[in-house]
Amino acid sequence: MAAFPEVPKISYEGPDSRNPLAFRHYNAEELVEGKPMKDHFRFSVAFWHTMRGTGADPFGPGTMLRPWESGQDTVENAIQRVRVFFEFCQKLGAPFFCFHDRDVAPEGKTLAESHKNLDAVVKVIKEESQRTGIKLLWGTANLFSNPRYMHGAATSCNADAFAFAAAQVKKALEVTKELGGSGYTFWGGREGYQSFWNADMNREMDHLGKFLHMAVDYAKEIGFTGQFYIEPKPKEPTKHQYDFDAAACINFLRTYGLEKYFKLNIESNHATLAAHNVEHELEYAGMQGFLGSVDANTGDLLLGWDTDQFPTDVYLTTKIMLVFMKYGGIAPGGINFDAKVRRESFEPVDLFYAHIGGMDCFAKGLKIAAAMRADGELERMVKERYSSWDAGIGAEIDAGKHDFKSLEKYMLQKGDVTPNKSGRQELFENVVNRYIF
Ligand code: XUL
Ligand code: CO
Repeated sequence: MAAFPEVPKISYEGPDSRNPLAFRHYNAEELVEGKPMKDHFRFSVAFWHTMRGTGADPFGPGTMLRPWESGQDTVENAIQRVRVFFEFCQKLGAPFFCFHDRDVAPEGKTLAESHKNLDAVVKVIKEESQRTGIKLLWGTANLFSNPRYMHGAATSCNADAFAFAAAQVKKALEVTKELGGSGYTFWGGREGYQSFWNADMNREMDHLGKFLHMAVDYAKEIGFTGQFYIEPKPKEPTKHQYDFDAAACINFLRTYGLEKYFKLNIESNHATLAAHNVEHELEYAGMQGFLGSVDANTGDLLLGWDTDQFPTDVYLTTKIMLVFMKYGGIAPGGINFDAKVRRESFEPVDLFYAHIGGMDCFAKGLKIAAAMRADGELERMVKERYSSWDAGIGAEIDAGKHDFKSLEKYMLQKGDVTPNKSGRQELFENVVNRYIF
């Protein structure tokens, strides 16, 4: 049975198209700066939102109409779902996908049964992946939904939870390798604490460091060579989450000697929850050598939680693409749509509208970013802003020719700082808008 009989293969029709089931900007093979668009983005569909999102919220149950769901949490239904998923990705033209172990296969009554269920479904994922050429961007394990992880997984006060999580990640690494995954992500869902009174933060973080080393060791043992990622998020569901933002994650990785093995998977809506924005987080990761992958979505200015909406803001996608291009691209990472349709958008076709919109918005952002780079005006303006560092005292400081004593002497002679550069923020914004509209 075809799950989306009314949806054709989505194709590129150009900016004037009025067809809602076509791309206006995303043209997979079109070259931008000599590279096909598809390689700039490496778009991925998230199994958890696309196939398992029910539309439930804290005030009411699911709303989604999904004719392929039998209503039973069986391996048989899980396999059916996998087939639907690949039909979706193929029609959309997405080259990658991501999943958690528990999204794709039902959790059994025992660990052994869960492993068995996962193996049965992974066999079909592998078949479908080979049939369609759609590849695994990264795999991950769900270490936050089951009640056993109420205090966290690696950072739990209950050592059994650590052990169970280790067993789960071991298996998830094996299946990620089996599927040829390019990476493996850790999002520390409940790795944090709620109350200062009952938490031993230092001990918890030591355990997290130990856990990630075990993952690195096991990957080496089985020959998994994909990239490891940590996904920062400051809060939700935990109040104080250890992987708060890019800076906290990088500090953690260096403290525990993990910096060689990990990069960051930056998520836009997580960045805003940390009171940053995604371009800040990406640039921070990029300049420190930790730019890994992106979970693309957006929040809502008027709602303070992780709403995981599809990105439709071209300023946002332009900034993301500028950072990617600055650091030589996002591979082996990609752009994973960690985004869900709204509760009211309950029809299967809405999944297509959502992804098409996100992909087109990134494609437009890429074209704008490429035009900015070709023109070079913004870059020249930034360079000019720092020009006091290119000659005279600035160049001497950069060349290591000064210390506090010599600088005091310089200032005693000069008297005071000469204000020489306006920030020109408004002009910068106007120049940016020249490329946008
Ligand atoms: C949760 C989130 C996760 C991770 C994978 O906010 O972003 O879906 O991306 O566990
Ligand atoms: Co995410």
